[in-house]
Amino acid sequence: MTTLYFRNGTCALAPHVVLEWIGAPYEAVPVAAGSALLLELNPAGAVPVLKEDDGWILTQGGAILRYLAAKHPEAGLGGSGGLRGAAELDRWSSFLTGDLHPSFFPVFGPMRYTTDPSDEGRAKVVEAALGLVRKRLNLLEAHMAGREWILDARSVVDAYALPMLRWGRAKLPEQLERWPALGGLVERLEADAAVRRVLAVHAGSVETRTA
Ligand SMILES: N[C@@H](CCC(=O)N[C@@H](CS)C(=O)NCC(=O)O)C(=O)O
Repeated sequence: MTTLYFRNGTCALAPHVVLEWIGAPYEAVPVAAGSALLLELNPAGAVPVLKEDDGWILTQGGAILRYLAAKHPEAGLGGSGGLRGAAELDRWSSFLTGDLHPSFFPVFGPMRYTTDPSDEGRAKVVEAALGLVRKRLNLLEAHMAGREWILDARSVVDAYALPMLRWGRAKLPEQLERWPALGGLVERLEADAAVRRVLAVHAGSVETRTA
């Protein structure tokens, strides 16, 4: 069976939602940050990690999402296909994995981005990072004008945007008020029964720190 290793509050929410949308059997296993298990699965120490029952391991959220979409074409989560359809999926997956997601890294771990150990120094890093988050949300907001989903129909990239929009809502003082299309997207996703099931599993997950 496919196994997804996840941590509450992380981008692993996205493949977990996609597995629920697909509806094929899978297992979701909470894994603690820094644990021996996580480092064995992924030497980068990051989630998400996907493992197939023959032992094959796939890391990198964007790759996992596109693998799942291609493995389950019947779920219709891989965009409209064809040369340009595939490129659009690639474009927005790349934007999320390479632009929007990294803009949050200093928000969650400012100490990694400054040698200044003071609270003030770290607060400045967070402030600068939130400025970049806003710029990248502006780009996605502009794209979403008049659209229900990021591509022409619901797809893996909507699931991918979900954790990042939730981070933005939680970390920005103005929440998502300045980005009504993105606020609408996150509301649509959070109203989905599969998303609610996954959020409940994440909220109740217990991780055992093994190292
Ligand atoms: N490029 C990786 C980044 C994954 C990543 O940064 N995951 C975060 C959670 S959202 C994590 O586990 N970070 C742990 C760490 O950096 O120590 C991906 O897209 O999968």
